[in-house]
Parts: sequence; structure tokens; C-alpha cells
Amino acid sequence: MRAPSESDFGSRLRSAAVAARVGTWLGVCFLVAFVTGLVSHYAQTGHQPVPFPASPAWGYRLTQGVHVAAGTAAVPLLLVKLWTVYPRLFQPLPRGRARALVLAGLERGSIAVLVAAAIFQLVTGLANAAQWYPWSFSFRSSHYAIAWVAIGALLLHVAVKLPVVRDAWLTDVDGTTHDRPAAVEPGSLTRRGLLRTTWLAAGVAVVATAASGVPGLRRASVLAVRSGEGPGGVPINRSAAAAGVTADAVGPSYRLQVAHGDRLVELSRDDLVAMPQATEVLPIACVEGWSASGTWTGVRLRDLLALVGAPADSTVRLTSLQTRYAFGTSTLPGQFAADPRTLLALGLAGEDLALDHGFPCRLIAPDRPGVLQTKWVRRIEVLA
Ligand SMILES: Nc1nc2c(c(=O)[nH]1)N[C@H]1C(S)=C(S)[C@@H](COP(=O)(O)O)O[C@H]1N2
Ligand SMILES: [Mo]
Repeated sequence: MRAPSESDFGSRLRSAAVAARVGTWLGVCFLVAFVTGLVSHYAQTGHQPVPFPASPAWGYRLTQGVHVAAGTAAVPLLLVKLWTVYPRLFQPLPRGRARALVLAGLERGSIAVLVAAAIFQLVTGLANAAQWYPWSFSFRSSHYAIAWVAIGALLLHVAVKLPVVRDAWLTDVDGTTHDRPAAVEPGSLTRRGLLRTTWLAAGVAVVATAASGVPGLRRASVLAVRSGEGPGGVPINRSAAAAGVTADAVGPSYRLQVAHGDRLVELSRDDLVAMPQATEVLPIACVEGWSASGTWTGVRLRDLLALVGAPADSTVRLTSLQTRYAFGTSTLPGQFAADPRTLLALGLAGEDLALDHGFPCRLIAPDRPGVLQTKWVRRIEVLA
């Protein structure tokens, strides 16, 4: 056995012409995923110097959908890109001049970082969308941290390769200027055929996953983890049983606490039902890659704040009845509390809220990550 050498890879398909074209779209996908990922991260940070807007109500749903779509499209693009450039791994290092050696080492090192970061992002992103956490680190902080590594390495890579990329785009895809000397054998399909197949695979990946959030396309969404079914047409993320919400806790003795300084109001579910009700169509946009719109009915949050004499634009903390797992509390910035569309929902699609959707009551606010739409609310506390 000997290690393969670069000249073992003879297919004309493994060319700069193909790599540049696939790489450009891969880069676009990573940039789009990076920007939309920053939006999602910012929406979830506690300290927001620029308040995250409450409008449009579907804004976060859109950016999160685009994020997942871009990441999914990147999977076939990355696979084809790696297949195309793989022989370069076996290129001999330049001999002699130390400077050339250092430069080659730097280039390969930066590509190793880029490839590792790209694979990490796509694998953790896909696993997150599948709600599969085979690791022990926090998804959000690691996906966020490595995003910076990936985008930094990507920008460096683009800067280094720009002349070749530009040349490749300006000449025909069958051009041979930048081909490796060994890449002279006809491939099993044409370069155009390979590119068309790649674009098709990326398109199918997008439709099959992201379409779950687009009304009418849900049936095409065969890869989506969420079926789109659930009481009121909204899927269930974590059930009451899984969160350790007991029947007792949501029974007749349930009271919602609304606290502001030393003022405390306790409300039964009947008290909440007796208050003025509002109905709003608002989406749940889960960071785990699905979204669904619901017609929610309940009490405006700012009406509850008025009960304890708190300003409508107070920052509030919501605490859940749940006893297990994360996401049991969330902080609602003032611009959301003041928004008349922000509800403490008691019903969905004309029916009482199902236990798994957050009965006795749950938060639903416009343009807010699903993970912050706290279910089974027990306490609303004015922070500032
Ligand atoms: N208390 C509590 N609220 C929660 C969660 C949770 O685990 N516990 N999950 C959140 C997540 S991640 C999402 S996407 C939405 C989903 O709401 P649904 O299950 O009603 O669709 O609820 C949010 N509210
Ligand atoms: Mo979620």
C-alpha cells in the first residue's frame, strides 16, 4: 500500500472551474447563514443595546427559515466542493525555499480550519434541527463561536483564491487553464452535468427541509422533522410530561402570579378568561428549524402589567411551571411587553390551549424566537 498521489486523480471534473462555481454558491450560503445566525443570536441575548424589533411579526420566522435553508443547501455544495478539491491534499509540499514551504503550510492550515469549521457547523446544525444532541456542549454557544471561525477562515480563503475564482468565472466551465496536469480523463459526466446535478441537489435539500414553514409546501417537506401536525395546527416542541409539568400544577389550584416590586396579583385561569380577550395570528418559529402559524386568543400582556401598576413597556421575566430541562424562563424586553399583539394565550385555533401547548397559559409575542415563547407560565415579574 502506498498513499495516493495527486496524479492518481485524473478526472477532468475535479477542476478549478467546477470548484470555483460550487465554491461561490457555498460561500453565499455560508454568508447568508452567518448573517441570519447573528440575527437569531442577537434575538436571544439578554443585553440588547439596539432593541430587537417586534415587527414584522414574521421577521424572525423568515430569517430563521432562511438560515436553515442556507445551511441545508450548503450540505450538497460542500460535499461536491470537497470531492472536487480532494486531490490537492496529496500535492507534494514545495521543496527548497523555506518561504514557499511556510506559505504552503499556512494555506493548508487555513483550509484545514475552514473545512473543520464548515463540517462542524453543518453537522451540529442538522443535528439540532433533528433535535438530536449526541454531544454535551451547548449547541447555541458552540454553533455561534465556530461561526466566527468559519466566516474568518472563509474570508481568508476567498481572498487567497480570488484571482483563480475570477478567472474561472470569466472562462468557459470546460476551460483548462487552472487544471491540474493529471486531470485529463473524461469524467463520468460533463462538468455542466455535474454542476446541474449539484444545483438540483441543493434545491431539493432546501425544498425538502425549509418548505415545512411555507404553507402549501408542507407536503413537499419530506425531510422536516416536524410534521406540522399538533393541536391547532402547531407542532409540539416539548410535551408537558417531558418538562415535568404535573396535572396538579395546572389544576384548580393554579394561580398566575403577576409581581411588580412589592405588589403581587394572583389570578386563577377563570380570572384570566374573564379579562378582555384579544386574538392574534402569530407564528412559533423554533430555533430548531421549523415554524408554524397559529391563531392565539388570550389576555394582552400589557393589560396584566396594568393590574400591578407597571408601565406597558416594562421588561418582564416569565417563569414556567416546568420542573425539568431548560427554557423554563425567559425575559421579555419592553418593546414586546408594550406591543398589543403580545398575549398571554389561553386558547389556540378557537379551543382551550392544549396542555402540551402550555395550558393554563403561555406567552406568544410577535417576531420572537420560539424558544422564548414560554409555556405553562406561573409567574410574570416586572424587572425594570
Ligand atoms: N416552559 C417551556 N416553554 C417553552 C419550551 C419549553 O421547553 N419549556 N420550549 C420552547 C420552544 S423551544 C418552542 S419552539 C416553543 C414551542 O411551542 P409549542 O410546543 O407550543 O409549539 O415553546 C417554547 N416554550
Ligand atoms: Mo424551539
